[in-house]
Amino acid sequence: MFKAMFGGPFRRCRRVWPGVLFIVSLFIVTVWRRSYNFGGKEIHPKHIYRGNQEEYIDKKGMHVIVGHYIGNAVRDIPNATYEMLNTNNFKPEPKAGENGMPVVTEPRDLLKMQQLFQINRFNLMASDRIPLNRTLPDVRRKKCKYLYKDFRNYPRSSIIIVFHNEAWSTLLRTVWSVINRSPKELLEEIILVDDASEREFLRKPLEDYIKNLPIKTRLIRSLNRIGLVLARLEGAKIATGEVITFLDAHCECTEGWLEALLARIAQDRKVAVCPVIDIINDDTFAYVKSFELHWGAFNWNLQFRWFTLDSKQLMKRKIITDPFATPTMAGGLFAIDREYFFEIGSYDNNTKIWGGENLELSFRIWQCGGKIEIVPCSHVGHLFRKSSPYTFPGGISKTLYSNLARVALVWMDEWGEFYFRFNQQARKMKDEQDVSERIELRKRLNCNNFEWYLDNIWPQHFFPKHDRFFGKIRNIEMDQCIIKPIGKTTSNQPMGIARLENCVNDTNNVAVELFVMTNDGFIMTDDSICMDAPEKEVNGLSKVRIMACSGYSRQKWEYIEETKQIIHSTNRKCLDVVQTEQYDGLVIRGCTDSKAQQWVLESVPWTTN
Ligand code: LR7
Ligand code: MN
Repeated sequence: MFKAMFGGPFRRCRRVWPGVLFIVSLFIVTVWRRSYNFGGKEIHPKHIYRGNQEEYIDKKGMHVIVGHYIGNAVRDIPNATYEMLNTNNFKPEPKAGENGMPVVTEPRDLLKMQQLFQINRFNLMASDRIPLNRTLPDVRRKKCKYLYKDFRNYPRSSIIIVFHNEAWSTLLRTVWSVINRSPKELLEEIILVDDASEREFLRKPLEDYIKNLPIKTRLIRSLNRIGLVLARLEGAKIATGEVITFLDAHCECTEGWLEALLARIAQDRKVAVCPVIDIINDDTFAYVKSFELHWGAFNWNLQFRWFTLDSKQLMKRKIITDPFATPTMAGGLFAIDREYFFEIGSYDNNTKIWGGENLELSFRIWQCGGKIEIVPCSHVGHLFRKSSPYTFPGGISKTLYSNLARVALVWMDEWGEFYFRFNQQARKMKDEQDVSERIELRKRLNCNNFEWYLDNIWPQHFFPKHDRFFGKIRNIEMDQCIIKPIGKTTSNQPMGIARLENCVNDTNNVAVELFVMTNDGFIMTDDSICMDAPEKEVNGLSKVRIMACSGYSRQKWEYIEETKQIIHSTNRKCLDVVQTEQYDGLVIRGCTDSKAQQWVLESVPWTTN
């Protein structure tokens, strides 16, 4: 009805009557908010347009690798009218985005593009120009093409896609990429789970559209916003495939993606498998192959992080196309045996809206006898956004931190205490959680503890442990502590240079000056950052840097209790301080008895026992 009223002619008026449009749309929005009814049930009018959310900013966004990051979610989509949100502008141009190529926006469209960008936090205008069945490059290694040919004995899979207010073009491009690039024999069905979307075009038009798809596609809806975990559970409950495969609603699968995943489950039903996640650019929709040898873990704040296989891990891999283990999964894209999924406790159904479920499932699978692996021959593109487009009923940080608090309480033992000690927001949410059912599950499944997980599944981790130093490293001469450089850099303090700053007494604050020293001599801190010294001097100085841990001996140190020196293991030089106009930072130098070369390792408690 609204669509008919606001067709072409009205749109043309806009340039002349922007004010009129604004007033009219305000009126409509108000009326619609009060009276919109669907199937006799009112749809949560409180959360349309408004949403009572706080802003959540990642304090430690030092290096945002491809990973999820919620930027500031806006309260409103600026200037978005009912019409803007509910019109489906999908208008494909046959060649746009072909073979994963970027789509270029004309300068004259820039303003409109920016407006539309706010709705989904990606370039909707570009997406709407790309056909639903666009081609993609085959990014796999050559060898992959010859593996997985004999897929007849593989289990069949249901594909479950949950969505909230997804754009038509991205949602259906996900669906078509599944249809076009999976063997029909392996596709049981596609299940779309609508988590209370408000868009007009996701109602009847979507229902009509999926009736004509060549693969059986079901659509179920929740009238209340239940969040992605409960939505996935609804999908899993009705799925009939032996395997269930989850995808976000803005993915594009490439040739061979499904066979490679299912092959591994056919060998071992207790492995949850993830594809390599490639990048669909949020601006141009270019399909960008990502580095294949990434695996997932998390930092002290329980944020998911990608890391690369180190030399040791690489040595272990004889066959480059073989799946490899990952301590955690990103969360959105994985396949798992359906019965096994329920056997190990599906999901924590008290997880709200977004976040935390990826770690929860990862810890549970590993600790309770399963495995998580990444399959290098399976590539799926995911549209990465810089911020989240939708409302978080209940508030962003409350939602996220209560989800994470649950994970810490159930699975992480002393490391849960560590998390709460250094993360006040999570600590605030802790006491409200009733996790008794999940603890019960952990007992029933006879799961390993978190120490076992760290030791065996993620031996390179940078968390404290009872057998390693954890705390501040204080210089005796300066009475200052080594810090992990974040934020501001100047020319004499470039990013990455290890430096001193006044030690903070309040450890509740951010843990920028807390380090772990492992028994192998690595001095590391959050996010897998290590103290590193060069093999050779440059301009008379050997500058010590704080950079990604590599496992190489140039990052090894020894602490001498008696002399209080920290000695670089290959150079045998001492950690020292330079604070001059030209350079403000740490170096290694020939050892002397100078106080500047003396350090105190000050332990900081991180657990109660
Ligand atoms: O309330 C909601 N209801 C939903 O149905 C909120 C979200 N959703 C849907 C949404 O429409 C989308 O299809 O859930 C899916 C995931 O939401 P996104 O796309 O906003 O999440 P993301 O890609 O930013 O976040 C990653 O982390 C999430 C933590 O809860 C989920 O595990 C996502 O699935 C996950 N995405 C991936 O793993 C893709 C690779 C990203 C990386 C690293
Ligand atoms: Mn996503």
